[in-house]
Amino acid sequence: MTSTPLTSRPAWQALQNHVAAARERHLRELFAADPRRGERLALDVDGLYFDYAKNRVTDETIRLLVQLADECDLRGRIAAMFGGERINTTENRAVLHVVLRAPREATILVDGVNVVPQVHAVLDKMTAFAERVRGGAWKGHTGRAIRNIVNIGIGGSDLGPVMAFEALRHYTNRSLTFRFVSNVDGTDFVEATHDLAPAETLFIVSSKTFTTLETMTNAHSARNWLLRALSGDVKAVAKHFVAVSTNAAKVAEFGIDTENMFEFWDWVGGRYSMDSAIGLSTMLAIGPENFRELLAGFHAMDEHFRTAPFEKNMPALMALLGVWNTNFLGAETVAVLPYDQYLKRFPAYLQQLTMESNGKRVTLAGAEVDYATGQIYWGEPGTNGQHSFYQLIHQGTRLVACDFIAFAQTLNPLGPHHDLLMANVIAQAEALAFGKTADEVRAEGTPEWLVPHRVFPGNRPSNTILAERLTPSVLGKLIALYEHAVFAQGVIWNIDSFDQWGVELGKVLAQRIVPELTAKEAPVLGHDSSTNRLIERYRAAKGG
Ligand code: G6Q
Repeated sequence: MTSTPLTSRPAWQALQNHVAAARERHLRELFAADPRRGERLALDVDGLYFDYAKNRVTDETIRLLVQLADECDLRGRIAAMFGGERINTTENRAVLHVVLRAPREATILVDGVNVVPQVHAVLDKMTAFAERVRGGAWKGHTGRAIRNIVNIGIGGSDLGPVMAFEALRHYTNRSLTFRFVSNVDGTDFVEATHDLAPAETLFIVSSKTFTTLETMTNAHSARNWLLRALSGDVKAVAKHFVAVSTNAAKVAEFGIDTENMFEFWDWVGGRYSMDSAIGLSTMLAIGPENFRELLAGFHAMDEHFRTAPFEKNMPALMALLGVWNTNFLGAETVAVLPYDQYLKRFPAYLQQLTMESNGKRVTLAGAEVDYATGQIYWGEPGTNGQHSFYQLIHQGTRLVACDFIAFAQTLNPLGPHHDLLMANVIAQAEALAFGKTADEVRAEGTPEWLVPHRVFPGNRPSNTILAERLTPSVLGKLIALYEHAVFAQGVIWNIDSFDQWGVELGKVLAQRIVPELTAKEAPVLGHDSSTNRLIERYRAAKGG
């Protein structure tokens, strides 16, 4: 595949010429020059409001960024994704998470087969199962109803379910207890289950491959934990374990009845799978109807992304602003700052979605890139972050782009809390953009020696995403917004956003080291001197 290198594209070069002037202009000037900027540089998609006016862009910047998207054939790449082409070239796979939320009557072909009916068959099976568990009809081995649900999975089979459970906790069935076990550190399993009654506990083993070390280790520990309590009767496994996987053979080998397996497909990437059967825990928690509302939200954003012109396309614009901030203004990180306690795991979820997707250093054709890719995503809910790391964002030497996320209506009205929360998110974006000049600081009577310490340079870019209320549908739109922004950035950077070869090496090396830690006799070690010493020290200190 030959294509013009990104940095040789006319729009890229024009942006490079354009950035010098842009660097000189402060957001204060941009707002002063255009009193309607805040109204103009904003979009509303189905109630999700995206204010990007506090980015260091002019109309010309946006025009050039859109031109860049056109030159990189973003339109064609979107069509290729939605059309089921194998755009994940290094794994030779289609990338079709959009099918997971397509309406029943849609047609989307993979290798000539319409896959929408398969998706809806699994959704129907999940619905029937969720209704039985939620209604108490599904009984455990001793005849007691299920009261506890433990999802065992890691990475894409964990972060989405955990995030969605927390985000939609308001809508959950409070008579069920949900836990999530991911880490191979036994503490995770032990703490998640220590207060649960095995006879009332259902495990969902969520693993696309059903071979992942952490998940299978936890699943076996769960099996032992259950059987120890239920007098070792292996028939109990069928009542207390279900699986979400693409690998029926491995599921059966574990002892789970494949009748109780919920399927998904290799065209769903792990980090794009929370709305597949991997979302079974989510459906059990919020109920099938809310789950379908979540899917409808995803779908609304999918359709917007697929059809809207780029200058009015929320995921495309978000992606292009990210490219501008990273490649032209030098912002290496994005702080995701949800002003909603329910979204406390959203930054962790986005870390995987964004960094596992776009943390790549070679192009689709395998050539090393000569530009930055993959922004670093991190964050915490506001207002908590304000009392910790915001200092660096306001007054440090680095440029940090921020995504503020807020909701006009709280799900938990409590006196003055929500107005205070909202005042803070609006104020933070304002403070970051406009700052406070030395003259303003002096005018407050600040002694001269203290003035530099109290100056806020401002000119810090941010997006603000505002929705009326955190509903399942709004969450779906929000996640799809980031999913598509990640893809659009990957298209600009000409990388494969859907593989993850970078997680392989550590896994392989760990497998090699396991026997060196467990062998009775001291093994002959052939690593470097640091690794050898760490292994020896561990063996000497581990006891038992
Ligand atoms: C996600 C990654 C990765 C994956 C986990 C779990 O895109 O591929 O995070 O989800 O390694 O894999 P399994 O679901 O196969 O256990």
